[in-house]
Amino acid sequence: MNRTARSRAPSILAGIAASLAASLALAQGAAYEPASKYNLQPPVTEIATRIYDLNTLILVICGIIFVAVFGAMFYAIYAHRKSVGHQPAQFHENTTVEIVWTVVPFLILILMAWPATKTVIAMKDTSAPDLTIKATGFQWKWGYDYLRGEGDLREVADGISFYSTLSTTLEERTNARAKDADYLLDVDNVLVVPVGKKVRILTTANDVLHAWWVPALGVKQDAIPGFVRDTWFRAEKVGVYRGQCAELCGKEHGFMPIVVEVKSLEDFRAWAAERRKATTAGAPAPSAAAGAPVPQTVAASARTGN
Ligand SMILES: [Cu+2]
Repeated sequence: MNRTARSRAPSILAGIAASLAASLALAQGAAYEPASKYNLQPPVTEIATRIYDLNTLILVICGIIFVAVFGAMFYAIYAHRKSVGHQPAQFHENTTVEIVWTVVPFLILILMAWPATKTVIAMKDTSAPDLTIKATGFQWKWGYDYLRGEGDLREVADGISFYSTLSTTLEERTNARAKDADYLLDVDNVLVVPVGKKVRILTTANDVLHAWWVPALGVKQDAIPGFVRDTWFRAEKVGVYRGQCAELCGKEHGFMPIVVEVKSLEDFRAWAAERRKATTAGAPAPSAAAGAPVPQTVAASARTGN
């Protein structure tokens, strides 16, 4: 170690210690408290509940297999050890053993695949929605368009259109200020939906792959440029549910959260009436704002006249 390096080392150590102390102080001041650090978010839709129960069921099955296999193995290693004079058993080409160790895993897989397949089929059933909303992924924000789809609420929010952009401050991101409870999970315009109604979300993207993911609602769907995919949820509880883009989409992939506010039907109607007034008054909309990139699906349908 030369002289310069030796004299520099203590100041580097002091710097590390100071930044550790600072981040510790920030961590103590942070208010973020997840419902559980070790489990999925509390589900608020039937699908999310089914996913939650599936996760628990399959974890329990895996746990039982783990304990049984390792229990048998360690018991065999211990009880049949050479030092007590145990002779190895001979069961080469034992048809019964071979049938048992093929059939048992097969049955376990069927037991796991049955409820999983039923849930996946239910997740894909986007028929008969009460409200249809298009979610467009942009680098790096979401755009929402309430469409005149089908169902009772098709007229209520028709034409509402806005961008939803991260609202976490730069001070929080650079640790100049303590991070608040919804760090990187807060947006300027939240997606508002009614409770107890089937909401169909059409996903697409303007530039690269994104994915619309809200764990508490049991929804995760890729948003693909030039294609339209769909998913659905029926929230059973009024509240605010947060998610994130779940497809690596560039340098600000972690900075385009999703916030869904579930309101009572009356509150949703009131919000929609208010918002429609604002939209018709000339507020910028994702597909109408001057200079804004037009989603490819819209552009394509405009070109072909569909
Ligand atoms: Cu993204």
